[in-house]
Amino acid sequence: MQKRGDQRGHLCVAEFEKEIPFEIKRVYWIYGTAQGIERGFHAHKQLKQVAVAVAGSCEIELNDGKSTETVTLQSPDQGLVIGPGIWRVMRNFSEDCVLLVFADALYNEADYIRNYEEFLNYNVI
Ligand code: T46
Repeated sequence: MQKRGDQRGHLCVAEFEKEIPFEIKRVYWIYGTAQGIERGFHAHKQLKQVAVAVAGSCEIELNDGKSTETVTLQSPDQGLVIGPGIWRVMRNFSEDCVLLVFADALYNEADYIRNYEEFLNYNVI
C-alpha cells in the first residue's frame, strides 16, 4: 500500500488500479478473533480480493491445489491479493488483529467452494 508518513504518523492509501487491481464493490473486516481460531477453509470461483491487517497480525495459508504458501500479514501498509481458485485458511490472529478485505463483487454464497474435494476437482477443470 502507498504509505504517507510525517511527524504526525502514517496514512495509507488503497486506490483502484494502483494498489487495488480491481474496482472495489465490497469491504468487510474481521476482528475480535479468539486465540486458536482458524477461518476460511474455502476458495472462490470468481472473487478477487485484497487483504490488509490494518491492526495486529495474522497468517493466511494459500493453496492453489498444487502447492501451499503461508503469508504473514503484520503491517498496515502490506496488502495481499487473493485471486479466484485459491483455497485459504486464516489462523494465528493476534488479539488486536483487524483484517480489512477489499472485494471486487458483492457477497454471493454461490461463488464459494467450501468443500476441499470439490475445490481440487474445480481447479483441474
Ligand atoms: C474470504 C476470507 C478472507 C456475509 O453475509 N457477507 C459478507 O460479505 C461476508 C464476507 C460474509 N458474510 C457472512 C457469511 C457467513 O455467514 O458472514 C459469515 C462469516 O463468513 P465466512 O464464514 O465466509 O468467513 P471467513 O472468515 O471464513 O471468510 C471470509 C470471507 O467470507 C471470504 O470471502 O475470502 O474471509
